[in-house]
Amino acid sequence: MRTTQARHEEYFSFLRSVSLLQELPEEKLAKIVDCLEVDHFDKGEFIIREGEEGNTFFIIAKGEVVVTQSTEGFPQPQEIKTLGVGDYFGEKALISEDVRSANIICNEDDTQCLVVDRDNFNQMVGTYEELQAYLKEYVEELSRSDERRNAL
Ligand code: WNU
Repeated sequence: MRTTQARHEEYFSFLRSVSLLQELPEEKLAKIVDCLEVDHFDKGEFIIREGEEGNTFFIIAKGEVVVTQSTEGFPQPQEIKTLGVGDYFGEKALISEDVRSANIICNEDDTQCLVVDRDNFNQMVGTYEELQAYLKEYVEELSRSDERRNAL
């Protein structure tokens, strides 16, 4: 059986490899690991639905997801990009205090996401100005690309 300690070390070193979190102090990263939940998804499952309320941030630990969005002039949500291991999503609803702005659909069986709730996300980001500034800018850039794409 895998011990709690081993699990902790595994996620700690994985999170250290996520570029967004590279600069976080050790104790902060350790705290995030303590508060993590791991969610499993199969291909075709919606992890996030456009328009719904959301209170969670996700980091992909295994597998792949597709990002789609409702777009003017198209009957179906359009595919924007795919994300893989080490990529993250769901920050926009938390930062902009808005509903989910795109669909995140699992693209591979047994995809695993590390899930951070709003409180822990705020603790992680809020006390770290550079991270906050970086994400804020990124989220504004996402809004601009949504407009260019004529997202609904
Ligand atoms: C995009 N437009 C919008 C992605 C992930 C992380 C970063 C891009 Cl820092 P949410 C839906 C999520 C949203 C984003 C993600 O989808 N997303 C996008 C776009 O062009 N959302 N509106 N590209 S992947 C991605 C940058 O995380 O957060 O909570 O839920 O609105």
